Amino acid sequence: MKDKLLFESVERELNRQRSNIELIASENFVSEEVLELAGSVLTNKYAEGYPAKRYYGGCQFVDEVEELARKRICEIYGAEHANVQPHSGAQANTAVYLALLQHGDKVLGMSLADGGHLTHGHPLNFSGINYEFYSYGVSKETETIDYEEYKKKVEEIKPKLVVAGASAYSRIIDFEFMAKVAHDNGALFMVDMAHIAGLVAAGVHPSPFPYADIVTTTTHKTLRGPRGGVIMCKKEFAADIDRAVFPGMQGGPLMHIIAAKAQCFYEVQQPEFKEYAKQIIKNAKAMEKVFKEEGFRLVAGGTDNHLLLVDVKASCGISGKKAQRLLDEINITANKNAIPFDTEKPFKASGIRIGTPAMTTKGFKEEDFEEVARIIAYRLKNEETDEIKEECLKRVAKLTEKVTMYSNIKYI
Ligand code: DSN
Repeated sequence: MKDKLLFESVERELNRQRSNIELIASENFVSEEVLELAGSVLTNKYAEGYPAKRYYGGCQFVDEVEELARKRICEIYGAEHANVQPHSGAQANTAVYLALLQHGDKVLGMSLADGGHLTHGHPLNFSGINYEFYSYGVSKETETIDYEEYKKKVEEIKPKLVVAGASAYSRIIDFEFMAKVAHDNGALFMVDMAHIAGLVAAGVHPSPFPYADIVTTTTHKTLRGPRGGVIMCKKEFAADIDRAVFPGMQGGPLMHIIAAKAQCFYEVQQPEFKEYAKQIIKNAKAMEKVFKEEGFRLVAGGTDNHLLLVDVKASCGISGKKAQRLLDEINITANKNAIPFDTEKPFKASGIRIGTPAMTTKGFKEEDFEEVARIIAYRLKNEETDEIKEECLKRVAKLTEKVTMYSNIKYI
């Protein structure tokens, strides 16, 4: 028997996903096959352990599923070993630290304020609490990673581990240089490529794989799979990584999600995925062009990947928080985001982060994203009036009315 109250909430969220322009850079829309597997009977199965080494009976079929997921992701990236069990990116990173570090070891990661991630050493996160984290960041002039400062820090601090990767960084990361500096100074080099994993898989962003000892990712961003994490590593770290995930940090893996991950990796291996990833970048460049025409200041001067950081404080004299609300009201979803050297608190922030992966999945091309950028500029640069709001809502509806994704799904 359905809980009507609950199913109605889910139906409302489905309608929001259908009708809104989704610009959160870390979100995407999975295929109906991924959805089906994420809601499959595999949710019923306990499978602590790994294929052929489980602590429960009846695992022969979930073993097949996990083997497919591991094999496919290794093929995609040319990885030597993969663990597909982490429930999230944060848990993937936790497991890596558990495998490689002792409590109090020195680690160098990108500062959250400059575009890094909480698990790369924020003082309130387990990473910053359990390990002695230091941070590198971007230069004030270019707002791109200050590689010279990074090198100096690695040489001075001599960390045991260097963490590369970011959540709000719009330029290509020089993994080769960062790995060389880390290795020359006796550090292990880990890349958290969660945001760009799909771009790397399609060959439209340089791969960390020839250089990194360990690579973590989520599966739900540019990879367009279910919410979850993965760790890939060189063979020499495989046993330690597997032990850190189970029994170190997790119990039973989510086998329904691992099946959905395997389907996602199958989709990534199809030729269309490369076109999708190329289109993500073309679409981000189309937005960059319009924002520049509209006189907006873009952090780091623009984008090479799937996201843009717009300095709305400098461009329109409003906070990221207000910009997020103004966009929410016209059915455009983005998130406020701190920009480098931000003078506002993170909850207010001076920027908004805008990503193209989700609407590219829905079929938007350059001309659609140009119109989205024009609507955003029109809403944020003008007074907050009902007339402008109504006009923007009409323009958004015109863009989304042609989208057919999820039109066969219903919850009530
Ligand atoms: N919270 C994610 C993001 O929005 O980028 C990173 O894990």
